[in-house]
Amino acid sequence: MAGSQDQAIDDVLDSLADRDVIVVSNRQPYRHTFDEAGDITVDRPAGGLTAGLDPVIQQTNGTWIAWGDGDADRQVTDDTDAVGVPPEDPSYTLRRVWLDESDVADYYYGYSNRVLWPLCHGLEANVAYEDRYFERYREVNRTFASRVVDTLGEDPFVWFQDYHFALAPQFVREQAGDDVLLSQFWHIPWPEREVFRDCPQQEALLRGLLANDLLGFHIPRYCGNFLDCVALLVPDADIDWEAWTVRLNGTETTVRAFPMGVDTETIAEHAAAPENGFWDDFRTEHGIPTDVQVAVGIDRLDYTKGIPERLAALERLWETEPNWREALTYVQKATPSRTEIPEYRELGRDVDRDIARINERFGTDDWQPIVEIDTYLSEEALYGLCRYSDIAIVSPVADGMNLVALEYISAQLDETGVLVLSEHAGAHDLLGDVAVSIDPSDTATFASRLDLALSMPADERRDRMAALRSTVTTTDLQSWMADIFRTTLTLDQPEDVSASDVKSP
Ligand code: GDG
Repeated sequence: MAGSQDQAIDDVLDSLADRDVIVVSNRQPYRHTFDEAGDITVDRPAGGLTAGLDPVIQQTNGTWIAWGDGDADRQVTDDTDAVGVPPEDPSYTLRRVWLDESDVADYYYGYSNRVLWPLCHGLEANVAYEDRYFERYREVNRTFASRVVDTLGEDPFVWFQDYHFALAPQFVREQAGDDVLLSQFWHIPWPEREVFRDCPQQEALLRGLLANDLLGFHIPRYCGNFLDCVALLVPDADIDWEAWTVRLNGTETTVRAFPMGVDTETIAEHAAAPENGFWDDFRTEHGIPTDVQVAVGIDRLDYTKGIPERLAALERLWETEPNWREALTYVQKATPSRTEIPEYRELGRDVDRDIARINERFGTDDWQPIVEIDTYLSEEALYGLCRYSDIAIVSPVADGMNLVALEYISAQLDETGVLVLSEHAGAHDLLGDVAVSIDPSDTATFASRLDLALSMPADERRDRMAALRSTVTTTDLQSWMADIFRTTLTLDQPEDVSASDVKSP
């Protein structure tokens, strides 16, 4: 952690010392499973929010409530479904919520990932709505809320993560009253009201979220969209458009943008770790000649990430600028995701087909245009790949933030790479002035920007990357958390204090 960020989180932890901190997320920070020998092993958080939050919660002695999805999870919990973690030296409590098969099918794959996910990304054609999805989503939110309520201690501070829990804050508020401080971070975009108004449960979702004291999004545009939806769909809500607050049923919700960061220091350590020869070995393993530039894309295999659009732009580049044939290899790290959902399986087939076609069309005996890696990479291998790739292509059609863009920059220790970034990623708000900006649906311009990125002189690459690195270092994961905690705690002060202390939108 950089010094000032270190201090920021330490100061916030001091303020949290007397509070009962409860984090609620769908995914758990530790998962117990049986290995082949029948022994219990533990999966630990790797990367992203869970890994970053874990050491912070360890210092609060709090509780983390999450779905126990490991096959050995029940073996290690007590009769309150709790287990101390980290296992070797427990410092906080993980309380597991058990979901049965139809909960997983209808709450998780159904309402969360076949309704809210596509809706919030503005991809209504992918919404597959069934009544039972929402019924189960509501019931699971009730279950999580009850688990929160029976965990509450003195001066509770509850932090909900993401779109899996739009209703839970209201259920907690109804049962626990005004003394509990509720905060939520919504990790995906909030859509424009013309999109959101088509959701059959629009009002229930908004009312659920408006039970929070603080509701955070990555960027101001999502906050504005949310407030527009409230104005249109919750007639009894009182909105202060200057302060970005909403008063409803006695609760005042402050809506704010907190652009999420990544743990830049840890990523830099991983990027520095690979042995000499790592990159030569990588090239040899994948048949990439040493004089060929490497472009990389790292994504969960999700239809929001713009992978087919990226492949189309690369194909256009090799077609119209033949000098890039045998001079550029694109490495697609695609992590399979949500394969129970038909649209995801279809995307996987489309991507495989496109890659095979492009390789067939342009490949030669000595050069394969696209290399696909679908195995999970260690953080060392992933950030080593980021460090040495000449350009990274991040091209979502919609994306709350996109951590890969920030991770690529954090791993660029030599400042020789170029980031090509979609204007539809939340990260574009922070980085779009310095990165090479693209619209993934404009294939011709996208291809010409790839040409520009690949041809960029070394000193311009360095200048741009240094500026990007300065941004991601000052807005890292620790400062993001500190900012959210500090803002939430300020809202718990008497009104005259909170009004002056909470940053304006
Ligand atoms: C949601 C929002 C928002 C991927 N493959 C490997 C691997 N990864 C890691 C990446 C990155 C993470 O997965 C993906 O994060 P993203 O931010 O790109 O995307 P979502 O999963 O859609 O996340 C998004 C985020 O929440 C946080 O608010 O930014 O907009 O959609 O960290 O590195 N990690 C390793 N091996 C892999 O093979 N180690």
